[in-house]
Amino acid sequence: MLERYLVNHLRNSLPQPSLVKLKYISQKTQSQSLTKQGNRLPTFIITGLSNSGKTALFTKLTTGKVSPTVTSQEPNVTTKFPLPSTGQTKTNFKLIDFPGHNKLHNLTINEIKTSTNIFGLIFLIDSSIDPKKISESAKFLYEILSTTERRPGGVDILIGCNKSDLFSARQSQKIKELLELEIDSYRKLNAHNISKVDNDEVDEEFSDLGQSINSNFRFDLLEGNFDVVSGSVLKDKIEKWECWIDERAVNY
Ligand SMILES: Nc1nc2c(ncn2[C@@H]2O[C@H](COP(=O)(O)OP(=O)(O)OP(=O)(O)O)[C@@H](O)[C@H]2O)c(=O)[nH]1
Ligand SMILES: [Mg+2]
Repeated sequence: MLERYLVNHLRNSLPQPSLVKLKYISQKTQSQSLTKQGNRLPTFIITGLSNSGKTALFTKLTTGKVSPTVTSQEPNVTTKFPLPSTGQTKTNFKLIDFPGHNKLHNLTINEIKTSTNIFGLIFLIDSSIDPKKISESAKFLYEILSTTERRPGGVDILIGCNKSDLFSARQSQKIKELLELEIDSYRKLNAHNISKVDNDEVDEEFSDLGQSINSNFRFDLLEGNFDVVSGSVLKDKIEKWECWIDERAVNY
């Protein structure tokens, strides 16, 4: 009610071009309310950069079909999520597909902070993208890990290297190595910035993501389980991702 009142009030008092912004504020408010009360349901999160195929995967998992998508401006959420192995809908599970636009990354981070029962996070990457752009994915992943690794036991993460059907797609192992290198450079930059604020040398003992800053970052040493697996939503090659979901859901 209050939101509608504010939107109407602002609409009347602002010049027309501001309406675009208003739509954004309204969507933002809706998305924030997704996490406001905290989410206790067993939850699977799908996130990653724009165009990595998240909504395509969400649609495939929820309807069994691959349908045309448009770029998302707000999360897609369902609590009627058929588990891949049984095909049975368990209404006590939640599946969320987050928009990948840079300005909306905070929605993923807020969800991680406020959900108490995350069963797994699928971080999709378009494996055909330019290696330079892997840096952008690594930056977002670093932000996510900085939140998940604060939780006891971390959060289980699957890097889904999507679009493996494309001839320019890179092997999952190569993508893993590139991500490790990039995350390591973000960790070092972070340590350097902190030492600059403190007017100090980078501390020998300084650790970030639970790993010493003086050794190279490794996914294998994270608190949560970590997997990197190739697949293709378009070609219906997602069975390994489905198994990953099932493994985590089966005993619930
Ligand atoms: N070749 C190929 N294209 C795919 C695959 N999966 C998705 N796509 C295409 O990639 C494009 C982007 O897919 P979306 O699911 O909308 O991407 P998204 O990650 O949700 O993007 P945002 O909503 O902007 O964050 C669409 O044109 C899909 O058809 C795949 O496995 N192979
Ligand atoms: Mg989308």
